[in-house]
Amino acid sequence: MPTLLLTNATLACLDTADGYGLAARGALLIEDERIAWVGASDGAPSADEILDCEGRLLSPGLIDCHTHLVYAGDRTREFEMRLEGASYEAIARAGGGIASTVAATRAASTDELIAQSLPRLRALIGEGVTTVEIKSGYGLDRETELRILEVAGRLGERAGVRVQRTLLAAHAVPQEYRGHPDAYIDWVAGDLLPEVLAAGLADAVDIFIEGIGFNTEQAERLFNAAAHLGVAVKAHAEQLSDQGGARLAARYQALSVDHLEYLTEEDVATLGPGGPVAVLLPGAFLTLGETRRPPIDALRRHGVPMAVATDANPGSSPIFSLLDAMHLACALFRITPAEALRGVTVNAAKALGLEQEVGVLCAGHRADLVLWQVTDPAALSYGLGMNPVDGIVQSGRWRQRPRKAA
Ligand code: DI6
Ligand code: FE
Repeated sequence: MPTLLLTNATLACLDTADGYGLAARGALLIEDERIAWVGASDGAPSADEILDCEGRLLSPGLIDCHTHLVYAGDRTREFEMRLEGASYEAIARAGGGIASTVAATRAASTDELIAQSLPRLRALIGEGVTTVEIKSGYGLDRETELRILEVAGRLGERAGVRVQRTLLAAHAVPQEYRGHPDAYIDWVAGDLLPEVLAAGLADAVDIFIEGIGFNTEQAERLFNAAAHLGVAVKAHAEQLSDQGGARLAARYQALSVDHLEYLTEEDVATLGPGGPVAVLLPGAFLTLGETRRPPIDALRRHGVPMAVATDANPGSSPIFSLLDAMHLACALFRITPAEALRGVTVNAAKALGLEQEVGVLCAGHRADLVLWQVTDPAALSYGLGMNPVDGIVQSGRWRQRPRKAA
């Protein structure tokens, strides 16, 4: 592979303890899928191809560390019902919500599932996303959960993007197990999870800890099985109520705890700087009309790394733009644009256990990069519906060449 040198860029390296890790007139050399060197443009090594970035911003490829984008059907009617007064929980309890997407997903063929999901992935990719996490959780039976994870892998190959897969069979109790959530969790922990891991179909396991989901005792059984099998855990925690899910997940060294609107100050202390990443999902907050915000100040005070993700799903977060999620996290949760960019790069990488591979601009990491039309990194969070992507490099190759490329 020919070497590629990008010169005269405003580098947002994200390799510092906070802020952007900015460097003006920076340069970066790509060799064989990886970043080989980062430094000043003056004195940069030579390369087969050289691109003058003319001062524009160069950042790591963005990482969406929490999506549920493989599913069939949509939930437009439910959106309408909520606006007519029904609550998300009431719809779920009446057999709508997640259960309706499960029915549509089970009924869809693999080709239909790919055809419906690929545009969602492409929407993310068009904004400079180079790594995407995709959860299962709309199958809730053996065949469909495996199929969703297989489809997620195939989508990544089709679109040429890095996909991390998470088993979220513990998303809801399927109708076959209605009234028997413990038996369902035992099946997920004892049968499905080992099979999924043996087939190499998942990198982590997740659970929805909530009044309408699973309790902490059930989560603990799943986490024990995961520990035994050596797979990392994640948790949807404290989204609609305080169940102590984040605290429990921290005890099991979870990669991330996600949502957190109802996280207490006391429980923030159990996370700490070296524990799980706090993943903020402002799309769900917006769609569900929530008013209680995650405890951002406490998370800052305790040095908990924060990520931002779309939570792309048909019910609570029909949002397929990570740049919009950054804006919403700033506007609704009052995080700074620097925190938002860290949240979709360095901290999102941590939330996936990929911090040695992606998320910062430094020698040795994968060459997943975005060249933007702007120079100020805050511009990435500034608007809704704005996409300032210019060029995209995935694993050392141009996915999208900059418009003014030499
Ligand atoms: N929390 C959420 O916000 C989504 N899943 C979850 O565990 C909702 C998924 C859906 O409504 O389809
Ligand atoms: Fe989610």
